[in-house]
Amino acid sequence: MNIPHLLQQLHGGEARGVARAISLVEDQLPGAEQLLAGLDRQRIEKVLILGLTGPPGAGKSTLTGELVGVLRRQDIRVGIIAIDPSSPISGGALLGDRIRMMQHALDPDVVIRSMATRGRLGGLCGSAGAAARIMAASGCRVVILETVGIGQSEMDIVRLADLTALVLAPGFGDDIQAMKAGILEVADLLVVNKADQAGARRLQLDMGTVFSDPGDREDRICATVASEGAGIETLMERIFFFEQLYRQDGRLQERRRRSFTLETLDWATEMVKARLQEKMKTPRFECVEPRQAALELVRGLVNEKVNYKKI
Ligand SMILES: Nc1nc2c(ncn2[C@@H]2O[C@H](COP(=O)(O)OP(=O)(O)O)[C@@H](O)[C@H]2O)c(=O)[nH]1
Ligand SMILES: [Mg+2]
Repeated sequence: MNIPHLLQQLHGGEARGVARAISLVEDQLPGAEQLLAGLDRQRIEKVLILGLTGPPGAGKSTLTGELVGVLRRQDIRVGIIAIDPSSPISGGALLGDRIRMMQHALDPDVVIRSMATRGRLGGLCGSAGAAARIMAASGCRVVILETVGIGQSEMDIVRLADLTALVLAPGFGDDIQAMKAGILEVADLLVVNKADQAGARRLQLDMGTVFSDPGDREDRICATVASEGAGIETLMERIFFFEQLYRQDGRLQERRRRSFTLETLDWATEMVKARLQEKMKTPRFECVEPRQAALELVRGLVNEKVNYKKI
């Protein structure tokens, strides 16, 4: 693989270059380190990584399509990373999203990538973070990271974002009550989507109780009808408003440091796991209990001088 050429392609904004670069890193192929080290740091500094999360069916994909529309009308290049919980074989959730993104499919300034959570080789966190930076280096000013649900792995993914919007809709009552307490830990903005449906107003009032500050209640809750494109421009304005605020008060830099730690740990875990699996192919243990064997294995690994570039 000719890495300088690949870097040139992706920095020039070529979709094929971006796709190949992400695959190289995701599959942990030789040259991945060189590629990542060669990315345009200034563009990475400028990008906004926007997390979109919420229960399935709330309207995240529809909203993503609409946000992309708003950004493209401002001539802003945008990347989308859709974290797909379905198996790579069934591909169920992907199909619907692909169809919804059709309106942007031919736009060279919309870069789309799906990542499966199941059946993958490397860690998700590290790969998603790297993909976001590759997109940024290709000229994307905004990268949208769409995840489903609020389980632990989604939380980790959301922590890669500079700013996160939680998408809710009427009719998800129990889900919402269950996660209400944790909302502020993850969400900078609350989107009450499907504002055309009964119960939206009540949901919005209910969400208001999450914030003690009336100003926050005003600024951090947005009502949208994604399927009709209503409220999207206001939402995008709020997103940029908070981006500016977080850049100025240092929160954005703090979050980048946090995601650096998360991603590093993810890569390191993957590397060690791969090495352990390699060693387990010819296990020779002097003990009878797996826990003891594990200790022996880990001790052996620590004493080893491995060329980790190879794994
Ligand atoms: N009535 C109404 N339906 C919507 C709205 N936004 C999305 N939908 C519909 O809700 C369904 C789920 O949307 P989708 O974007 O796939 O949700 P996701 O699973 O969160 O990505 C689709 O049938 C959309 O057309 C909205 O604002 N109002
Ligand atoms: Mg979706």
